[in-house]
Amino acid sequence: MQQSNYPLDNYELEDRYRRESGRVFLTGTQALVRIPLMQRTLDRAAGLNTAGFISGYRGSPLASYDTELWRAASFLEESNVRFLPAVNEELAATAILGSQQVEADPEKQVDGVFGIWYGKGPGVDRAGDGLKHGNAYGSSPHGGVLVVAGDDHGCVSSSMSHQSDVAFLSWLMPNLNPANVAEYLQFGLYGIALSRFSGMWVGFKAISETVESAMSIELPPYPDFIIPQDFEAPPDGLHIRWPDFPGPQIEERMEYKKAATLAFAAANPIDRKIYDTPDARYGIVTTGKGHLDLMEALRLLGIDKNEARRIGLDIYKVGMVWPLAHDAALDFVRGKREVLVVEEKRGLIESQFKEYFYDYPGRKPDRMVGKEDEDGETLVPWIGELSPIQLAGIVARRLDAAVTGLNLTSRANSLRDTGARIIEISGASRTPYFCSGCPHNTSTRLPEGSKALAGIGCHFMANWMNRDTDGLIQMGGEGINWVTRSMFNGDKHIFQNLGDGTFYHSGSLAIRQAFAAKTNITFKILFNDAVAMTGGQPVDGPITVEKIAHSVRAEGIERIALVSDEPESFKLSDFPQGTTLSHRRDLDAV
Ligand SMILES: Cc1ncc(C[n+]2csc(CCOP(=O)(O)OP(=O)(O)O)c2C)c(N)n1
Ligand code: SF4
Repeated sequence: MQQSNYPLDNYELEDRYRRESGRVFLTGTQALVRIPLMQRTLDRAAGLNTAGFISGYRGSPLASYDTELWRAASFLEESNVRFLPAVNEELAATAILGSQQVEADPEKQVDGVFGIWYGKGPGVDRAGDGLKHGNAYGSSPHGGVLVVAGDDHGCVSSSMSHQSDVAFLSWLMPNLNPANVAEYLQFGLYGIALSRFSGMWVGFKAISETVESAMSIELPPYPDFIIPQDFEAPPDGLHIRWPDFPGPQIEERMEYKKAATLAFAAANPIDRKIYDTPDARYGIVTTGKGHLDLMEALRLLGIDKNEARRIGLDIYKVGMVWPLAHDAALDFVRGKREVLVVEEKRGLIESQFKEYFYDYPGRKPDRMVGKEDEDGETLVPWIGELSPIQLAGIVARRLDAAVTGLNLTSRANSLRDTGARIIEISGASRTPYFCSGCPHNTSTRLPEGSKALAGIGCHFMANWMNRDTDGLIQMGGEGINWVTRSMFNGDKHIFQNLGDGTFYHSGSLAIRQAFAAKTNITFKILFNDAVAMTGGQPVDGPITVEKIAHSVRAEGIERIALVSDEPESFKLSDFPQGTTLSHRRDLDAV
């Protein structure tokens, strides 16, 4: 056997958080844990006594961030990073806002607190008001906020596909889009530095394909960000303050904060040319995962750096999607015969370019295509996800039309012909079902002739089990569509399934609404003592069957029936008066 010239690295799993240099192996989720540890190291080196604060709510692709934070608890403690798994995403956003108020607190015990909010795409929407207020009020100079959005572009484990960029833009929140796990570390520290400088909260996209992937990374040296010298802040600064009552000063400050963001990006470029081809006549602009898809498409077409330079092709990878750093971006496109913009989902970069072309008319390429081609036909679709094979076809056609003698289209077609196929063997596919012993299996059964609405959680699978159960609604909306439907269907009765995790997150409000509207509905609160669908985490506060019963009674609910496999483990005296207790086998009778 041949002896390796390289000694084996004496690597322990905890080195992923312990090492300051050298190589580490990280998942995207672990990189999100490493960011606050690295930020604290940076601050310590700068003589700052900061702390970190993380809050949010689980949901794929960020389903296991909380679990990983709990695992890394000793590292977080050493770095003075506190973690509050919140009751829901909206309340988490306001908790993060509090972290930015610490710096101005006369009783503060630290110089500032950097905050990380996290949530699945629907959680971004749900937290919209909190995040918008937070961004408008701003960050503190030695704090800073990253808003980590778990975006499921392909709708692989969500009720709907999601692209948080559009929400970020509506709140004027800058938006970073890392393409791989290594970039998480770089972009994470960048985002906090940008937030401190500009007073903005900074969006950070964590899409399924990157946050759920893993990578061996050579740790880069800690960054040294440049403070822009050409930006002048207003006399009262850009950061959070009080009083800050409603008025135009908040919008005026947003203008300055946007200018500060662009100044920071100009001084610390996060967008870059990939090949730096001199006098390139063809340009492709990419970001995030779309960039990786494009690079793979080029590989499939046999285009490497040398070939790209030979045919006059260059690529511009955008790190900050909004606001687009205009000088560098316009320098890239100027003089090109054509520029193709490749963005997965909706095209925010392309529309910013097109706005800039009106403001800077001398810096246009001859043509820019992206979501549509020059004839208004769909080119890079916004529906679904992009794939390298699909992009290979698009790039081949565009390059063949722009550069003579390439004949890439036939190569792209042959790729399509030999592309991976899904093998379908009859009987080999299986519809998901409850685990054996799952309490939902019996709890979601219905008396003959009854109907139920499904809710969010594992018990949603009742939809596929011929149980007269259907529907899907956003987390916390359970039963409220029936409030209205029943107004127009003769006040028919329905059962509504509601998991205990969802009850604690927001579902208790749905019960309040249904009661207030006097709706003919029975909520089945399915207590399995876990937020099962996201990994079996505990619910984020004290919750017991007794507490749920008392809380719904306090809302005014008269009829409370407790059904359990182990009725002997409950005492009716611990429940509101009139509660009945039955064995689960008698569910129908109840
Ligand atoms: C606003 C929002 N946040 C997070 C999620 C992710 N999510 C889907 S199901 C679920 C957990 C449901 O737990 P529970 O209600 O206890 O039902 P179980 O899975 O235990 O049956 C979560 C957090 C979501 N869909 N929407
Ligand atoms: S994970 Fe838990 S709640 Fe989900 S199906 Fe399995 S046993 Fe049931």
